[in-house]
Amino acid sequence: MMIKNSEFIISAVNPSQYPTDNRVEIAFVGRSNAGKSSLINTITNRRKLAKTSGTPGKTRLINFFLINDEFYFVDLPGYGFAKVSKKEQEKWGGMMEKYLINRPQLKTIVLLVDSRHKPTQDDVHMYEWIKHYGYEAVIVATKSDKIKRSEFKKNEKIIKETLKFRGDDKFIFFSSLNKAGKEELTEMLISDI
Ligand SMILES: Nc1nc2c(ncn2[C@@H]2O[C@H](COP(=O)(O)OP(=O)(O)O)[C@@H](O)[C@H]2O)c(=O)[nH]1
Ligand SMILES: [Mg+2]
Repeated sequence: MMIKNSEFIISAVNPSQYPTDNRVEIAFVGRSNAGKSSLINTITNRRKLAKTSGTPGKTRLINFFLINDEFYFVDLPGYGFAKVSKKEQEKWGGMMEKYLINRPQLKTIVLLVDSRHKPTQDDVHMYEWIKHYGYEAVIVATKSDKIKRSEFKKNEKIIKETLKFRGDDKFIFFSSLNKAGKEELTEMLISDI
């Protein structure tokens, strides 16, 4: 299966702005700078659908993209940017909670972590949250072009152990730079919509 077309629909602050057509949603979340915008652009074959930015922490809204006129990709605001104030963090939490708490059409949450590093406490909490709300997760270890072949196994083990990865979720390495994992991830996400 392929992503044939993708269209930006809305940047939502409040639930009243979320799409109301009940199409299936696949959401993406991760630390600022984890490579979320790049990943969304890569798998949709678009250069600037999701903005990639040198200033992490800028995307603070929930962005909905309609894919193949059939389902939504939901770009959730990133977390873990050091310069963000306590008040901003609370705003982020409130926005996430409102979305996650009651979204039956949300089928999968894709959690991006940097393949080079041990997941942060924020990553661990995010994964716990995803499971707490009962969603399926796909863990994507990004920027895999930055690690050596010999490191893949070891890094996968560290990521899974740190997150307390559950065997019924999925894990994949991905690179927006060399497109590694692109077909497999696309298949994972949209094969049984
Ligand atoms: N080497 C490498 N760099 C990447 C990759 N994906 C993203 N980046 C870089 O990482 C930075 C953050 O990417 P971005 O997609 O904006 O991350 P976001 O904040 O999670 O949306 C940018 O400088 C990207 O060019 C990748 O697969 N490989
Ligand atoms: Mg981004």
